[in-house]
Amino acid sequence: MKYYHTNTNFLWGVATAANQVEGGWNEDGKGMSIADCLRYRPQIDIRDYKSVNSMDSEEIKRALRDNSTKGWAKRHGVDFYHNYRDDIRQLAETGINTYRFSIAWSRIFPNGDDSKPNKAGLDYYLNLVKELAKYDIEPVVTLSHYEMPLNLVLNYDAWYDRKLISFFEKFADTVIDYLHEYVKYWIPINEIDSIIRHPFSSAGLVEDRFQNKNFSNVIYQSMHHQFVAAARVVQYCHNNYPSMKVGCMVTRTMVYPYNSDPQNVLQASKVMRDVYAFSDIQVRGKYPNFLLKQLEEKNIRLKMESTDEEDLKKGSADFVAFSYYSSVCTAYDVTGLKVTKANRTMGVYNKYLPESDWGWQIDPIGLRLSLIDLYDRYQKPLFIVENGLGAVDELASDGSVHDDYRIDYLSKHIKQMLISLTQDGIELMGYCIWGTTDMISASSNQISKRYGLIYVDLDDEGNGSYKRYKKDSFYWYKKLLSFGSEIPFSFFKTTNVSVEEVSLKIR
Ligand code: BGP
Repeated sequence: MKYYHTNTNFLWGVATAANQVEGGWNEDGKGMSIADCLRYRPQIDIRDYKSVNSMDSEEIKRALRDNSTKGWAKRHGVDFYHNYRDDIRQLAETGINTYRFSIAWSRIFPNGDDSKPNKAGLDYYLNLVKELAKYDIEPVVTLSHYEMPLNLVLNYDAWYDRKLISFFEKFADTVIDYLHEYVKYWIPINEIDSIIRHPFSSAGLVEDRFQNKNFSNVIYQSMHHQFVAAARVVQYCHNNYPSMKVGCMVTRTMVYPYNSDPQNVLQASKVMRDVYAFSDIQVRGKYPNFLLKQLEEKNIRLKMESTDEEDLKKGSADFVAFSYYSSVCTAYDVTGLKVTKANRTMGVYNKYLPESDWGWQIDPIGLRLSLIDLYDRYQKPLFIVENGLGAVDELASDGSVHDDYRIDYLSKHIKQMLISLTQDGIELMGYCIWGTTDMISASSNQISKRYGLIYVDLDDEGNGSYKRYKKDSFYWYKKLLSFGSEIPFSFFKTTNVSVEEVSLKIR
């Protein structure tokens, strides 16, 4: 019998984000966050990711006027805030040894500029990590995952304001001190590269609040502030808790040239470099020349303080974490080419690959290529902190959910990861499935785009019992983890139904 092998301390887990699961949006002293201003807008075509992610002051006023949760999916989430003990108990049954979650900044500093932290918020997360410790589950904590106190948008210029660096530092240091006995792994900012694609959820930037400024300049200046803030978190951990490990986190969408036309190969290299710049800065501790050249060409001058370069250098990340869901193609000239969606980005359709219910192209080998690329580029430990399939699931009358397509997706990606571990000489800390229970989608604010191993009885209008039901993928993952660090090849042989056979089920 042949086996794949992992290290015995390999981290197998699941991942979530506070704004997508917690709910309890205004409980126990929590302030309003930018995520509480996001709602599912069925009239907007979910393929048009720019419109889906657009935000303006009118929409924020609307959110401020409405104190209910109806339609504001991230205000109720899947009520993890009240169900966390039971959800963790269930998830622990799979045999996971790690759990990635994020901290709601506005639960700790309701306005972001508060002098004192909200103790109830700190205690909630302390209880959460104590609960994980009961099952020997290692927490991986993200400090900023697509939310921040709304007050920092309304009364400051969000991340465009340099004050955000010290507000974020205070938030981060407070949480790190409070949870240091239980948390070793930290990620300051989720998918830090996404500020370019969706500046509101990543940095609280609303274009119509910067009327007399070049918004591209606003975005890049905010990006710089996030880099400095993240680098200071790395230093804080290294200086105060030397055993802690702090990672950078980027969105990894594999981008291939549409064909072997050198123009298209060059285009693909350019697109990949644009994302690499974000991990280059956080791993190598300085801006790559190609980005500085681009900023020059765009006539964007970043305001930097004398200590910034030193901070970036000293703030080099210990590991490179990334999310991986799909891949796209790109071409020098896309006229007449079929476009496709990916994780909050667009690309050219790849005829060799199937696509998910939401049009994301499914490419397990792209995960292996990502591991090779990132390890060759940085020689730092890698961590797959998100991988999963957003799909329409059906709850059967007996309470079962037959999500073979998700098992097939996970099986094929995990197999490529294990092959890479075996053959490509990479260092890999762990793998987290995106989705514990189902949760509210980051991009479309829908629950019906389900990722979880556990189904939650809730619809896109917020109706439902919130009852949890284990899916077939829950038992599949449990079986996989039961093998420990020696996983038989045969386990990946077949699943009942492949993703290719799944027909499009959304509207
Ligand atoms: C990643 C985000 C997650 C998550 C995931 C799936 O980019 O870090 O927060 O939501 O994408 O995307 P979605 O929820 O939009 O389907």
